[in-house]
Amino acid sequence: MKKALITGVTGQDGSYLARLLLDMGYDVTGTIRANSQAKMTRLRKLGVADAVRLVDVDLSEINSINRAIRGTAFDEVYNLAAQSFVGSSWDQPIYVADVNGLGVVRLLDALRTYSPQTRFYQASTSEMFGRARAVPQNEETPFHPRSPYGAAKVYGHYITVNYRESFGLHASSGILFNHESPVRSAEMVTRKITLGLARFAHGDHVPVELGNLDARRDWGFAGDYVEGMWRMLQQDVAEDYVLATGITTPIRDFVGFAAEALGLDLAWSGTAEAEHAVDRRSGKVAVKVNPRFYRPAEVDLLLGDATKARTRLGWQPKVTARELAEMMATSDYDDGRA
Ligand code: NAP
Ligand code: G4F
Repeated sequence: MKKALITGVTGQDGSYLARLLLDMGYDVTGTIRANSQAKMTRLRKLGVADAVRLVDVDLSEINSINRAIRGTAFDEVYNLAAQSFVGSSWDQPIYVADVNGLGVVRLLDALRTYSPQTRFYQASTSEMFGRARAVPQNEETPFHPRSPYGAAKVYGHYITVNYRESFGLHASSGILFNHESPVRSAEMVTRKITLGLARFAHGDHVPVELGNLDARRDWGFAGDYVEGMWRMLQQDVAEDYVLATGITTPIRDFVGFAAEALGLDLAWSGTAEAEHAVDRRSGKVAVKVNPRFYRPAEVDLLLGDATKARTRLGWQPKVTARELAEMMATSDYDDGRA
């Protein structure tokens, strides 16, 4: 039975990956921050809360990392823990650098010291492309991060490559484009939209307030992406891979997909900060722009090229952005009825 450690197991990806590995017969340990017991919701929703062994680890605290790594000979370690909300990274840039950047080297150095045979996955991100120098983006595209989050992740990415090249660790970095699910954090735009519109569809006519509707993202389903992470660690030679769908969608269109799934009929009007959408059936404003959600520096367009993952890992995303919006909106609507 293979043993895996997932940092950030209480998060969206951690929960889906835990379920995937348990289904494959792995013994799964997950890290949780002390006092985070309330955050077991996602593991419970995916039906695996009781099957995962939990250890207290904070990536900003070296001793907790060393204790977790020293105690067990893990076959695979997936580093999914991070402060993952880009929007708040301008408010706490030092902490984000510590957790998302230095946290990675703390973990890698513990592996180098105590368990060099363990295979390692680092959760890198398309946010590293930032003001993208090429469209679409692949493993060769230069990075130009646009947020403290992205800058910290670039360090995490390169230190993973460096420990592979310096110490021969089997360390892979997955450059993952946005992936969502019904257990996506409510701060992220997709879930904010589906939660807000589901409430609206239930008759709570409070408009969903959004920032930049013109930004475009390459959105896939988290369940597909965690399978890609696993495939990376099954390769004989560790390398880095992009996971993406190859289709980019404006935020405005994702709103439309979710609204349609909920039987809302939106009419858009106005421009820039005055842009809004009225639901024709109720006559109420369902969506409006609030500049409070604009970012100091925006990533306007992400579009991934996952040719390498497709050809080398046999990985394929199965869910489109429209299907994703339907899945999330329906789940939120059904939860709201309960
Ligand atoms: P998520 O839902 O926000 O989960 C993040 C996890 O990290 C949570 O379990 C959180 O624990 C934990 N965490 C936060 N700060 C920590 C710290 N100081 N020490 C230990 N654990 C800490 O994020 P996700 O969407 O699953 O993403 C997983 C990883 O992939 C992240 O590294 C993210 O940056 C990266 N990524 C995500 C996407 C995406 O579209 N989802 C794309 C590319 C890369 P608490 O519950 O205690 O807060
Ligand atoms: O949903 P978002 O917050 O995701 P973002 O910034 O792309 O980051 C996510 O994906 C990254 C991969 O590229 C991950 F690394 C990261 O951890 C996270 O999972 O925002 C998407 C877009 C942005 O352009 C933002 O400005 O939506 C725009 N947006 C417009 N209105 C909004 C809102 N974003 C949020 N969160 N809230 C809004 O009201």
